[in-house]
Amino acid sequence: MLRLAIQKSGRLSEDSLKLIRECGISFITSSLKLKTESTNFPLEILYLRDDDIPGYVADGVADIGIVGENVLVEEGKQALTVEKLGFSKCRLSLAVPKSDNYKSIHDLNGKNIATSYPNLLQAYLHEQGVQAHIHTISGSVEIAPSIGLAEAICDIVSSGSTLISNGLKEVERVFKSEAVLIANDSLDEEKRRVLDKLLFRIHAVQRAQKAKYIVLNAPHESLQEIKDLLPGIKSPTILPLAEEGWSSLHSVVNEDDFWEIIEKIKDAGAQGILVIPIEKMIV
Ligand code: PRT
Ligand code: ZN
Repeated sequence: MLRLAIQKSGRLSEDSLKLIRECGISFITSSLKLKTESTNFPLEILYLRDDDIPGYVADGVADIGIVGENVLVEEGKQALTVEKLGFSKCRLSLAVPKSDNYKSIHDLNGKNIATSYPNLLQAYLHEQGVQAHIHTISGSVEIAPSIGLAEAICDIVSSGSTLISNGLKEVERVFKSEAVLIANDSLDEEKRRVLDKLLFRIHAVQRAQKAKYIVLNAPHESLQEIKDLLPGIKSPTILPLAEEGWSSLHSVVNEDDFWEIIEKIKDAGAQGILVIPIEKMIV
């Protein structure tokens, strides 16, 4: 049985649960529960505050966990990063009042900076050769300049709208973060085997998220050109249509170059292009 720690309620919770469910792992959730056991996979889920997850994993109370890299590095606990999960992407940034005539990081020498991430900020300032006074506060960091607590803040930014609505501007990016799967560094063989099974499923889900299945019809004279544009897993599948001189092509296209490929195959004569999401992809 492997124990997974996820955030009980917050920005990581929904996507963490979604990933586990997409891996075909079933469990019953209740907002009151602190732990639950899967009904079809040797996994137990603990619901915790995100700040506690690195420590629980490092101590072996949980075997694995899902947490933001910002919290993992800030907490400085001994845990292995097993996989980047691609959700809850954000950055830890320095921001100052919009009216500030900020020129460089050295403007922060001797200034007061409010943050909930003192360790990450200290490491960054040290690297930049800047000495500032760090005020650690646990929330509402963005109001610190307007109440006179600090001249700058260092906080998580995603869309940037919180900074704007508080009259602040982002001036330096301190740390880039996304959700990661972490593991205790001394799992026994049995737990390692379950983790490998889980990772196999996570990879299939991640690969599928990046890919689209496409089906199209093409006249025979365009077939070669279209075939060369389509990668497929090995190569595209080509099936003859009932109508003479036409074939149907099936292929898998990566999300990153999806539109470019669609435009090219359309120009090459493809018709009736269907794009279908892929649920799992095992190669
Ligand atoms: O209760 P618990 O301790 O478990 O949760 P929490 O309140 O400490 O964390 P939570 O749920 O807010 O965030 C969990 C994790 O989500 C963070 O550690 C980050 O890794 C990640 N994440 C992604 C974010 C954001 N995006 C985010 N936008 N965490 C916080 N924010 C906040 C930020 O602090 C600021 O107040 O959102 C505001 C900025 O958002 P924008 O879109 O206006 O820029
Ligand atoms: Zn937290």
